[in-house]
Amino acid sequence: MNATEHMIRRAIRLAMTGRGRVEPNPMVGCVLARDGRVIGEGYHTHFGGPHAEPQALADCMARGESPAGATAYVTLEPCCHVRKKTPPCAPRLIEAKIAKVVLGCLDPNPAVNGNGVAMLRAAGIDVSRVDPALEAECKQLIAPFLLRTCCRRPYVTLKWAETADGKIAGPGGSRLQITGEPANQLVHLLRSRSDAIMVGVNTVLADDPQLTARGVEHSRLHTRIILDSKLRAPANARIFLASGEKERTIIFHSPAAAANPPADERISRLLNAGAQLILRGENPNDRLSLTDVFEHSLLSDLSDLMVEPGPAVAQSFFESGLAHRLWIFRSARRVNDDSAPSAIKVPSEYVVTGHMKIGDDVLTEYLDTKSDAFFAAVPSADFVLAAEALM
Ligand code: AOF
Ligand code: ZN
Repeated sequence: MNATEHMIRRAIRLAMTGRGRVEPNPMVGCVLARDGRVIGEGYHTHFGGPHAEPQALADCMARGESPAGATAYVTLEPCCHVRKKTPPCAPRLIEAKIAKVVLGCLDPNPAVNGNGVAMLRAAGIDVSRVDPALEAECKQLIAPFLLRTCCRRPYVTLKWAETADGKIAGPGGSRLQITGEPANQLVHLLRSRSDAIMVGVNTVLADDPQLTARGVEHSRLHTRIILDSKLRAPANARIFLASGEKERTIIFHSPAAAANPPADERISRLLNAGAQLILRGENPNDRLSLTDVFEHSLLSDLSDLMVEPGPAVAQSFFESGLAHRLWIFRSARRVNDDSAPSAIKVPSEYVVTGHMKIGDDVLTEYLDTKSDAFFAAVPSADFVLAAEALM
């Protein structure tokens, strides 16, 4: 690994520390070095908080070092725009007399996008870009931010658990606890870093889940979404228990359900339970069209969406190409019963980016190589952080 790669990788790892708190901003890391020696480092810690570059400059000063003449390795182009939450970073690097900036990738934000580089160069700073493979890793780090900027869609993670014989429930579809406690805790952590969680109504009917993030320090999960074309979700389901001022449960349903008279009764019960109902179209298979659902402004406002699908919902996501990442937990136990429902096969466009043993289960992460949020087959921040926590 050459020196640039080493420093940028260090900056990538630092950036990951902000995961779950910086969104919808990107994770960003910065390392200041002179003659191959690190003299300061920092990362964007939380939304509205200081950016990576001022954090690294402050760290440099705290170490009694001078940034003058040093090289700044940043995973993202330093910002140069104003009228936002924090002062711009490019002028800070110029004032600090940084000599060289090595850049992971450009900021897709139209207010920056090349303007940060131009500002640095105009001040006489030597700006260079990393090679394309490393640039792809820097882009993968901020895939949700890139996707939001280009396409106004959330980064979608599908998570499910299956047994060693590929079953997702017990005989006849009976409820079955597949994963152990360490895997369950990790799922709650992943939920806590999502803006919203989505399930199909069959999961509500079969498992009656609460779909909240429990046992975590910090959570930004306040929205639960049910795909329920025929409005079959019972108003006394546990998913509605968390409804409140900040917490919301949204049901996407189809026109047929709303037009049918008995549905009126169900609608008023669901509204009383605190649900918000959103009418969408239906596709020819009698299912909600995911493309329609994702066009709703509610979805385009999200940055991370976690889906805990049964096989039918997973299939719809695969067909519409809307799932960017898969987290599949596989347990060692077997059901050995043909009446138990099976998990769906992972389509061939998904590439494995890591395996991790967690308790008695194995987590495999996959990324969709065909999606517009795929740049490099590297483990996500969530995967890296979880693997480190287990060491
Ligand atoms: C950087 N370094 O560490 C980050 C950057 O509202 P603000 O002030 O936090 O600005 C957010 C925008 O700044 C964000 O949309 C993105 O363009 C850029 N993020 N830039 O130089 C950082 N987090
Ligand atoms: Zn900045």
